[in-house]
Amino acid sequence: MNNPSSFPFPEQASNLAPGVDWIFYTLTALCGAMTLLVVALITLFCVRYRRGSRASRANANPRSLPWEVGWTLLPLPIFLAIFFWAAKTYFRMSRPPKGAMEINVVAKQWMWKIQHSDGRREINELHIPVGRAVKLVMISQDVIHDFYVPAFRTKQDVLPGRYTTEWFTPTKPGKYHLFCAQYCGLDHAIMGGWIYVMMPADYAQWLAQGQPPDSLAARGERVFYTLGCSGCHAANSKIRAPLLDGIYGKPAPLSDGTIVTVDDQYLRDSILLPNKQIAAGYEPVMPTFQNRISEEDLTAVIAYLKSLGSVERNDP
Ligand code: HEC
Ligand SMILES: [Cu+2]
Repeated sequence: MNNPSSFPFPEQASNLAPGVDWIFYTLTALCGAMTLLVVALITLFCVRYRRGSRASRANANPRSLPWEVGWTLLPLPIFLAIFFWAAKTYFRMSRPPKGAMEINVVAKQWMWKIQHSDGRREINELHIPVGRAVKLVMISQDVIHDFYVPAFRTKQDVLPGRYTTEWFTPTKPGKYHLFCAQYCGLDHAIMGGWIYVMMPADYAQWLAQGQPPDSLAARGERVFYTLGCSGCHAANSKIRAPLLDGIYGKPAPLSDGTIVTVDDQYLRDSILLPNKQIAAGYEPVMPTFQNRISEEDLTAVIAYLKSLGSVERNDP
């Protein structure tokens, strides 16, 4: 984008970009070589055996078994090698490393709303430092969108009702285009923005400017009280409801006998679809908060519940 010398390809600006490009170049080269071979043979045979040419047509061999076995077996290892190579790259892209900087993304028609864990919010812009792994936890407020940054060579669908993640380590400071890559209605084409990859010093300066707002978890705590969650979930509540301290990342026994691990999705479903999974030993009296809580507030509440979890986990 801001480096025209990379034309016609976007810049390689993430740790994932070179690996993806190598697969692309290799596939293009293989396809190109095959196409050339086929076209060359067609041309050769057309000329040599054209009507009226004196080329010998005797001894045409009707049996072509070795050829057929050859062109079936030879590509097999090549295709399998491409498969394993691409699968390895794909697995790497789909598994965020531990300790990545977590940033929440809410997509809606037609904008990207970003929430940093320190409480900072952005719209259609994302500021990140160079060289640090970033993990996006994404959800859509309406239809399916897709978070696509060509310079990072990665994209991921953003779905309503289900969290998806995308990660990358930006390797080059600069300003990179963000697109929505899933047709999502009238203004899909302008649903985009910019990723600002900054040198650590510039990033620190960006962080320092402006009033530092409440952290995401602190905002979530406020929502937890204003929506009345605390009325049931506090230790001294009259209603028997599970304490939520330290449940994140732990197994949660359910009333149907199964045990699930408490993750973002479980917390989300517990709040929006409380009857989907009932905590073992409790009455299903929790009301749904569907349509009563915005996606941003939900993200904040989940961050709050997770922060309770990390306190617990530090205990010996
Ligand atoms: C009327 C009381 C009540 C209110 C209000 C309430 N809850 Fe609950 N909640 C419960 C009960 C009872 C359960 C256990 C049964 C179940 O899983 O539905 C529960 C379960 C949960 C669970 C699953 C816990 C586990 O151990 O599996 C979470 C998470 C949760 N609530 C979060 C919230 C949040 C966040 C709010 C506010 C937006 C809220 N609750 C409001 C009563 C309530
Ligand atoms: Cu979109």
